[in-house]
Amino acid sequence: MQNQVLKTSIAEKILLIIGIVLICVSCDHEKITSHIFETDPYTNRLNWNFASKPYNIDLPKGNINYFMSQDFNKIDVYDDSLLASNEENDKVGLLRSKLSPSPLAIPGFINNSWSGLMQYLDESINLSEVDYIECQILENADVFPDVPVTMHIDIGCINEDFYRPGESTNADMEDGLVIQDSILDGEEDVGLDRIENGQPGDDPDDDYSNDKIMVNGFEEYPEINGTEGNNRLDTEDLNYNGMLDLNNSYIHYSFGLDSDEYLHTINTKGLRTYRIPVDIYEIVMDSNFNPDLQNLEYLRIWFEYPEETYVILISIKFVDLENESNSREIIKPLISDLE
Ligand SMILES: [Ca+2]
Ligand SMILES: [Ca+2]
Ligand SMILES: [Ca+2]
Ligand SMILES: [Ca+2]
Repeated sequence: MQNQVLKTSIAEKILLIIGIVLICVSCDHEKITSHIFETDPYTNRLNWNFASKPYNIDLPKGNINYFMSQDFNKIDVYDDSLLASNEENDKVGLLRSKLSPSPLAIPGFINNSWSGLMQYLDESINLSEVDYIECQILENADVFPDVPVTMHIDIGCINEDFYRPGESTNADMEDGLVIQDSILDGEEDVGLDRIENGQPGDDPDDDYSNDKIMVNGFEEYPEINGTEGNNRLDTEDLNYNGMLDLNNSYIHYSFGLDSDEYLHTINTKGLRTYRIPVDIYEIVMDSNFNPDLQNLEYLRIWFEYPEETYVILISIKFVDLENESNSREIIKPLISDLE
């Protein structure tokens, strides 16, 4: 009987020790995750907004969920021969987008949807200083179905009306619900719908959360693009001029992500580098104002696709060959050696 008690107490102690070890390991993991997330303000996701509708297209609008993915290492992206053994497991923060088709798209027919991202460039692009646009995409076909995606790049004057387009000629914005002072006041963080969660008319899709889910072994952040509760003062007025700019006057590039046109290199990990000659653009405009090629202020990247897929943007760079200091890297991977 005493032996039995002794055995039980030893077993309990062992279980307790295992428990403590497990808690320590999981705490350590939490610490790693949150530590990596502290770098989030430097990532590129925060510079982007949902795209406004490209001018003169007739495609149904799909959905885009974009986030900085933290679960790729250098070895998943770059050729082994370019990596020292001590950097293979360095984290690479990537701008990864999940593209979902419009509910109006008809499965089984070729009926593409569109969705995308845009931003106002604090420093505009002068096309005379660009020789080509270099774009790197990590093809993830081992994990996700290979879907024919066309990528479009628009640069110039771009309509800012991305949230509930056409409903108002004023910018949708959170500022002004308390005081219009460009500061996030107590109750202003309710989303671009200006209606608090739970109140009648609240946009059910505007809630922010950085909760992570795992899909096929990869992390996703389905609510990270929400504007309600994200602790930021959101607005459609991307250039902060106090107006909802509605003009379209921009240059447009497009290319197939599975096409060889403009494909410069492809490495052993599926990293595809495209070089798009700068002068192949088309001009898109809804008035008589030509785009000012020396002063292109907005950048919109949008995709055309027939079914759910993912795009991993590694980099977009406007390259000036004569003067490298003029080159502009809008998207670039974030390297961290945090283990
Ligand atoms: Ca709007
Ligand atoms: Ca809301
Ligand atoms: Ca907000
Ligand atoms: Ca504006």
